[in-house]
Amino acid sequence: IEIDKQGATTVERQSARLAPPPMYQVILLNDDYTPMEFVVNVLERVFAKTPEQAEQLMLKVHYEGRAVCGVYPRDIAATKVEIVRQLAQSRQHPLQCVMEPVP
Ligand code: NFA
Repeated sequence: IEIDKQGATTVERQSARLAPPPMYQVILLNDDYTPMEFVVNVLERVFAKTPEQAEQLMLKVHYEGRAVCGVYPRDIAATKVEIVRQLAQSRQHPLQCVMEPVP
């Protein structure tokens, strides 16, 4: 609803569909110290991977340096990054997690 300077009101229907939200990739980075089992656990708990998916994705990060763990709207991606950082910090692991806009 808009009200102009003369006090007239205009009511416009919202378009039927909203544009999809911008999406962000959440990416895990390899390091030499974080235990493989810890990374698998994070992938299961934070990214809802099965044990098999988590193992494969952990190995992809290990051998390729990084891998996309999931794609989410901004706030959800940011929350997952924060949770991974807190889990890693709480165990003193250097595991790095970042988010990047989907190209
Ligand atoms: N490279 C780590 C190791 O050999 C395992 C790891 C995998 C760490 C994925 C971070 C991310 N213990």
